[in-house]
Amino acid sequence: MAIPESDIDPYSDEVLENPHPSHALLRDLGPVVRLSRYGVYGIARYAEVRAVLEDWQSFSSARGVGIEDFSKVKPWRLPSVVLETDPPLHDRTRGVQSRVLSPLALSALKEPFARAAEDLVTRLLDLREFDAVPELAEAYPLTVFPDAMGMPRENRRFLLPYGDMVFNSFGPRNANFEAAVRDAAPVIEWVQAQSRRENLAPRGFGAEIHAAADRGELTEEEAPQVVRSVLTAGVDTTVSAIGAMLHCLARFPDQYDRVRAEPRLARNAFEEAVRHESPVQTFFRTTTRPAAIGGETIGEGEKVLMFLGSANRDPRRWERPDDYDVTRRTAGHVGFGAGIHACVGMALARLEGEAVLSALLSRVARIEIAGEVRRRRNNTLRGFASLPVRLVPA
Ligand code: OVV
Repeated sequence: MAIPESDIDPYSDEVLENPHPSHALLRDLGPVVRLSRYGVYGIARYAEVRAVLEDWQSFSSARGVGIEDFSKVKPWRLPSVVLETDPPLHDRTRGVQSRVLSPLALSALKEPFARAAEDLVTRLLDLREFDAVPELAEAYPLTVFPDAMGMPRENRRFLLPYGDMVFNSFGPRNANFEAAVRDAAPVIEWVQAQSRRENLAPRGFGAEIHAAADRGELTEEEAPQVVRSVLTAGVDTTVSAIGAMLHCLARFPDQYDRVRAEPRLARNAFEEAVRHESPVQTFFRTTTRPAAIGGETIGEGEKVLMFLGSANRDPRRWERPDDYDVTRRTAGHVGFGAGIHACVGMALARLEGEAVLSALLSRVARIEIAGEVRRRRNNTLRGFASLPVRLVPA
């Protein structure tokens, strides 16, 4: 049986706007599909996405997790010493992040995060009607995350265009990428400077990562790169996830009522939004040797595009996959990835999502869409440019 081919362009405006019909077509073509436009393989079914994520020996990250093969094309920025690596280097750098961002390490943040969310909701209730992208989905992470990192107040918003650049760069060099990297120099310089020890507060994730260098766990050159990795992945992603959760709760008001009746569901309501939306839609791997996928074998040095968003809505794995169901058993979704590269910041993301929703539950009876919802165009992240909402007070 030959591997089927498709000319679907996952990076076209049309597919980025609404990827679901294309995902269904790709899933139904077979467990692995040749994407003729880009000369890469696509994996859109849950079982095979999961299998690829869990086999880092055959499916490497060290040649980049975007469409470009670092062994053929010079990376546009210094590769991440965490994301774009394999063991053993990966395990050492990841180990430092993993300790700093562990659920236990984050328990001290629960109260300040809750207070910040309550303060924000109080202000938003005064506005009543507002754009939830800048005012909530961006405003919340842009406060609590840089505070937890130990960053100064100035220019925190630069984290957004930086994330936009990096997540665009995993796709082809199209108009989305070109627009994001235009005028990039000051933002890249700023992120580099913010990663250095002297620019980080004596307490916070940044200082804790640098302290790992004192213990010999990281070199002096690696420490700022491990900080940069957290700065890159830590804001744009949670902005999209919180936006997705608000969009789901507004579109499925019965589900909002359900969480209000049982606030302990807030955590799962955020998790289900991550499954339903899959803010990080795609990542690539590169084969290190001939590798079997779904009964087919592909050669060495091939780029494999994993459609995480498609896996998270694969009817072979999920019942009523397009429904947002706050009581769903979400375990096993790949919205945070899986395997050795699974999102190292997921406990932090969950803390933020839960804090925002919990603050809304007690004060807001209903979240309504109050205008035209506009999607944002990014080669990897699925999110909103604008999400006008109205809060109905409890
Ligand atoms: C998961 C992720 C996304 C973007 C950048 C990085 C990680 C990084 O390590 O730089």
